[in-house]
Amino acid sequence: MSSLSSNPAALWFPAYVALGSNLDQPAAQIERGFSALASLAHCRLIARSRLYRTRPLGPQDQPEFINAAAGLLTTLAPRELLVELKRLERELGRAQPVVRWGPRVIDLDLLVHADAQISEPDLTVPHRGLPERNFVLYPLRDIAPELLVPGHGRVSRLAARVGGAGLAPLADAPGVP
Ligand code: A4P
Ligand code: MG
Repeated sequence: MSSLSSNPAALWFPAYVALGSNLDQPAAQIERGFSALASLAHCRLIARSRLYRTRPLGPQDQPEFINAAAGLLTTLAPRELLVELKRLERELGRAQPVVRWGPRVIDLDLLVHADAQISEPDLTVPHRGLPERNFVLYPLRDIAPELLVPGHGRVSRLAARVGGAGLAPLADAPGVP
């Protein structure tokens, strides 16, 4: 792959990834997702959020989700990292095609990559759902409350704006501050 040639100086970028699952023991799938991210070449896993139980966005006749967020340092460019995330999804057993907003064993979405702002048919960065989705913002706030999401603002403010309805940290009682 071309990752090193496109970044010969090996500059390390901060990047954030959303993890989601609602099939086949979702909490275990998220743990597998973190392990897979930790073993990615040209990446270092430096932060992991709590796991959250979350109400499904989209069809309601599907199991609740477990969501989390990971913080990475990477020498990969956004598109290179996306390719790696898609490869990990396949390796972790995600079947294709997945119904839009339907159940899935694992979803790994690129949320933020340094100061990148990309709007292309197959890659939007920051992730298009980030500003509205509490199941993305609450885990992200665990690991990066002060992060300025390019074009949207600070994670803590975005999370406060959407509120915590329908989600709870896995080991805790319902109700998230
Ligand atoms: N794509 C573009 N930008 C990105 C990016 N930043 N990161 C493209 C990842 N992918 C990106 O995504 C479809 C295409 O989006 C990719 O091929 C990629 O080129 P996908 O993950 O393959 O398919 P999908 O997940 O079904 O996409 P869709 O329909 O956009 O669903 P979402 O938005 O990912 O939502 N409810 C809860 N509580 N928790 C969840 O995690 N997730 C979903 C899926 C629905 N409801 C949920 C949850
Ligand atoms: Mg996805």
